[in-house]
Amino acid sequence: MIDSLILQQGSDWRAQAEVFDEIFFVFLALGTLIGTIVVAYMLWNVYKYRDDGGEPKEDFDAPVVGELPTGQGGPKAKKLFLSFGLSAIVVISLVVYAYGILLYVEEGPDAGEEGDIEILVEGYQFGWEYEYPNGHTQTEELIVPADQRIDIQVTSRDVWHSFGSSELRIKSDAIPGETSTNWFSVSSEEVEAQGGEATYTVECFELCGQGHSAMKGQITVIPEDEWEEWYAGTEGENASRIDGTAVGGVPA
Ligand SMILES: [Cu+2]
Repeated sequence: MIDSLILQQGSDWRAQAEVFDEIFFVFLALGTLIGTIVVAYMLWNVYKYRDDGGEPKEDFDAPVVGELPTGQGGPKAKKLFLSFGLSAIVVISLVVYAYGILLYVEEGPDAGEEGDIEILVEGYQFGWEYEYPNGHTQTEELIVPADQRIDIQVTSRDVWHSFGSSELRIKSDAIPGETSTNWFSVSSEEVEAQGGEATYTVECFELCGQGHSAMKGQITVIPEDEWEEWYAGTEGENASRIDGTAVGGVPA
């Protein structure tokens, strides 16, 4: 696939947030450009063909309602084909581009040798519970390492919820008896930029009852070595980090 070649050069993964921001920018820029051209051309024609009170020229070929202006290969037909052709090129390019890039979002980057980390996310009225591969469970705060592909399997134990983080641009339905999958990845550069610990707010995006608006959580991303140390300590159901402090200020 073209998109995977472009997007996965080296080990530089692109976060979903980056991909969606790019799509947004491309569509906004193209929309603004084409919108400006179309409106300007329309205004110019409004001015050019305004009713100045004079008689129309003899060769004036007035358009007929319900008939395509064929013009027998004349200027009108050329304009028609040009505008159809250009529109088709723009629309088809956008479809191919957006579809390719969304395939990447769907499949996610290659987790490589280290593999990915699978987290089970279960929504309930009103909160989130996370289960790690070693069986350790935690509520409210999900602690994951940087530079790793994190796979989430989202479900619910009662009513419909939706697990998401606006900053990470991820959102997955949490439906009882069903599992939706998603992934995210935060680079160590980002974690460093946020002072050694990157935090992202988690919210419920499906109106699920009285406590819906308070159904918040947090994703905390810490450096890999730090995380491994913390994770090793969770074997005995110890949710706090090795140094005894809770991560991100949320009680463990
Ligand atoms: Cu909810």
